[in-house]
Amino acid sequence: MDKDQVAEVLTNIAVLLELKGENPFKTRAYVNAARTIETMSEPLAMVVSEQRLGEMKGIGEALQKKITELVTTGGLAYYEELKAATPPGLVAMLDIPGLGPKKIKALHDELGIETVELLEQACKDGKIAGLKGFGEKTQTNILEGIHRRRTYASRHLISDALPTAEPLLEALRLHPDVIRCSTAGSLRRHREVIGDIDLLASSKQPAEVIDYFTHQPGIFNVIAKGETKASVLLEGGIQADLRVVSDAEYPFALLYFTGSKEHNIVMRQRAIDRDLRLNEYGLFRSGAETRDPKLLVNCRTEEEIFEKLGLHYIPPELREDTGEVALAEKEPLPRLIEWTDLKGSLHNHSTWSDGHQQPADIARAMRELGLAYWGITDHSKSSFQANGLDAARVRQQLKEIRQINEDLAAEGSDFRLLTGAEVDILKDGRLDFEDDLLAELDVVIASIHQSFNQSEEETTSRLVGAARNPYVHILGHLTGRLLLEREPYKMDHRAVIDACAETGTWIELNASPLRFDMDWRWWPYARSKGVKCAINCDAHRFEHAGFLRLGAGIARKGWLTREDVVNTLPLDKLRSELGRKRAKMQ
Ligand code: DGT
Ligand code: CA
Ligand code: CA
Ligand code: ZN
Repeated sequence: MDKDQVAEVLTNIAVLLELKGENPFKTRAYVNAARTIETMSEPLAMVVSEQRLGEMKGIGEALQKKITELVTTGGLAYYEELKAATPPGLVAMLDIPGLGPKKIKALHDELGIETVELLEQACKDGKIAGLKGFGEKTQTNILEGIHRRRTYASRHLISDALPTAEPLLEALRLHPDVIRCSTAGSLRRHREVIGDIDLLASSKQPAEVIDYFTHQPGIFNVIAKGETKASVLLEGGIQADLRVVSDAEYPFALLYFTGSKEHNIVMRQRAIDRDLRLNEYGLFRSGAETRDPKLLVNCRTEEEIFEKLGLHYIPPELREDTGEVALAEKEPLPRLIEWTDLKGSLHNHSTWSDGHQQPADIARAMRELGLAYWGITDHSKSSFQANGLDAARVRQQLKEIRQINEDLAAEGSDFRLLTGAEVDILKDGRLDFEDDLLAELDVVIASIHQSFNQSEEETTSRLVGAARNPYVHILGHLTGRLLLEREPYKMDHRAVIDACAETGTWIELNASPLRFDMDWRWWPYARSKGVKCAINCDAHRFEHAGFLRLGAGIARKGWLTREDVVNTLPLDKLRSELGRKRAKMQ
């Protein structure tokens, strides 16, 4: 063990002792020793072998023994015992900002809290605020810290991972030794939540590419670095893996590292059934595992690999083992929606409720983006925390939007704002506005923003009831989930989708990267029932228009085509579709 590693063990021992409630002098001895070792000018191994540790400041006999054991054996029995005797949850709590060993020990002693989950619950139940030395503010901070830690530590929103990966990919693309490169893994499959970023490149000089990669800006530290692969931790807390392969291997590696693992297993089996072997190195004419280039079936691209396996091409978004391989054997897969097919978003907010821009400015900005229309659907009065509108204010807003549209027409523009509301589905299933008001609006979204804790039956019947209202066009963010933050409320997807099919109600794919709600896994069922999708930004700022692109990616995961999505329609067609349910149900 080198100096830094020894110092780290000593520091950890100090923390464990503090968690145990040991005498502070003992704890401090370890902290001091760690500092002495870290700042030592001579090589530690030499000092140990010459038995000169005792000459160093603050290192007594007991510590000398322990440091010697660490340096000579690479381990320390005392440290292992101490770790084994400490509940791992207590150690995990150290990662929560604002929680030190003393506070954690107090939580353990007073409330028996041994895990982060129990701590979270205790905060939610308000049990922490009353403890001596804690208080309301600390309780709030702990709860926030737990959420943040979860996001940072393990999984990341695609909206965080994508902009992090793009400059890295761009850097690779610019390197003269890189022949081809791509993202792979869950990011290429456009999953809503990403574990780590996978990158793949082909080159004749892999070591140089690896070295260049590990020196990119934005890298916090290099976790591992070899001749052909590297793992780095990026400043935002996301890990990125790069693999560099030969250009001949590239398509096979790309297929393999794009996954999903489950999809790979099906593909591999398909190869075996044809007396072939598929792995990350190639597709081989062989009955056994191999990477012998003489047996290689030449493929320049992923498309060719699918072809050689008797399959139509499968886009990365569909590689989730939900029947894509079986279908690709029979017929070309549906032509999935492209984000450029989208002509506007139907669910958005303005300064009238909790948005950040005014309708006139929104109209200008969205028109400039080349969109054809934009719905302004502010909150209804029960969403008071979001400054929801009452009927009178809605009617005022209608006037303002009509004026904006008249001005647009006068300028010769075809762009239009659509009037609307995101009306709350109340606790008892009623809507927050009367039908006569809803009937005046171009677009009506009905969403749940309160009473998340009802039973599955109650919530389902609220949603089904909203679908049965003739003036409701769209059910908004169906499950209320916030990715990596809030679980969805309990509801019966099948029953709600069936009700939408029956009434001609559309379902939103909320394109906010925190939501992506309804989940992509349910769209094939909705599609099979003929239920249409609206990909909505739920924009509260101009920049949220960019969510259209992310939302389209998720729609692709849901097997949706342009025909399945209503906001691919030009304005006149959209208007007539908006009139359809009302006409049918009256
Ligand atoms: P993530 O990072 O958790 O969001 O998900 P992925 O899918 O990016 O998974 P990752 O980064 O562990 O590995 C990238 C791809 O490599 C994965 O999608 C499929 C492939 N792969 C990794 N391990 C295995 C394995 O044990 N078997 C097979 N068949 N494929 C694997
Ligand atoms: Ca990954
Ligand atoms: Ca990975
Ligand atoms: Zn909402």
